[in-house]
Amino acid sequence: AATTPWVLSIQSHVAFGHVGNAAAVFTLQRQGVEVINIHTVQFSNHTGYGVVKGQIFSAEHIRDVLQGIKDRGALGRCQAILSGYLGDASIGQAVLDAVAEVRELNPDADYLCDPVMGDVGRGIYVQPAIPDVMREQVLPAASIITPNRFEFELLTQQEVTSLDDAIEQARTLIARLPKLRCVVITSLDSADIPADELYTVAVTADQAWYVASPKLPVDPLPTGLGDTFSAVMLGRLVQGDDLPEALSHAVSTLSALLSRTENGQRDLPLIAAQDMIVSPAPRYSAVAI
Ligand code: PXL
Repeated sequence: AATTPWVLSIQSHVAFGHVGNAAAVFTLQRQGVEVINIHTVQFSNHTGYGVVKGQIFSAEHIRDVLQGIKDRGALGRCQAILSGYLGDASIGQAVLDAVAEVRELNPDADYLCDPVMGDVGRGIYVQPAIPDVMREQVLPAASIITPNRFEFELLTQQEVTSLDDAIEQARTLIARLPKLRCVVITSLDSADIPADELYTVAVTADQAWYVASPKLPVDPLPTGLGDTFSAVMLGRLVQGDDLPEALSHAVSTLSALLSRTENGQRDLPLIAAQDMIVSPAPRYSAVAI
């Protein structure tokens, strides 16, 4: 593309490792995207390590930084907003204010909400109020959401029993929420999916695709897979990929990063394997359902 796309990314920051903005900012920049990044927390490391130093920022702090960006005249350049780990439930409203401010200047701006709440192995790892905030306040503003299977079930308050069931439940959400165009469910592993594969599924009102990738023997999984996935996906979308292209690219990047992760490593090798952000190999293609 001739012009550099701009994205506003609001998520956690860690000093060590690669989750939240410490995954998304580099991932987007490596794709040639300019990122305005606001941090919801500054922690020493991700919470999966058990011991964490640092602080959750207040909603006020986030609004203050946002105001400064607005004063620079930079907010209207953003063609998309990306959010992830919120830290505190009150930050949900600050993110919504940011989305509204950007859309006031650029009504077509997309909002990709990664409803970061937990995963199968660890359960819910955010404050107990966050699932309700995501479901009731944040989701209605989102154009695209990228929950993992565990988070999708928290949002719909229903179990996912099959690929067809996931698609049907995603379409129910899309029908109910006027801004929501696309639901991407990662790490789908229902009984009808081959046991050695994971499916990542993208669903719109009238189309659906899946990308199958191999389950890799990395145990435990590093943290930050979802944060990196949503950043790659949004980076491709703002550069003009269509949905199945962006989906295929993002799954391929994550699989390549994971295949370069040593057993016991708890963060992704985002810098060492940065070429996989731009040119992932092998490529797993999107199949229309
Ligand atoms: O990857 C999700 C995530 C984001 N940010 C922080 C985290 C986690 C998961 O543990 O701790 C700070």
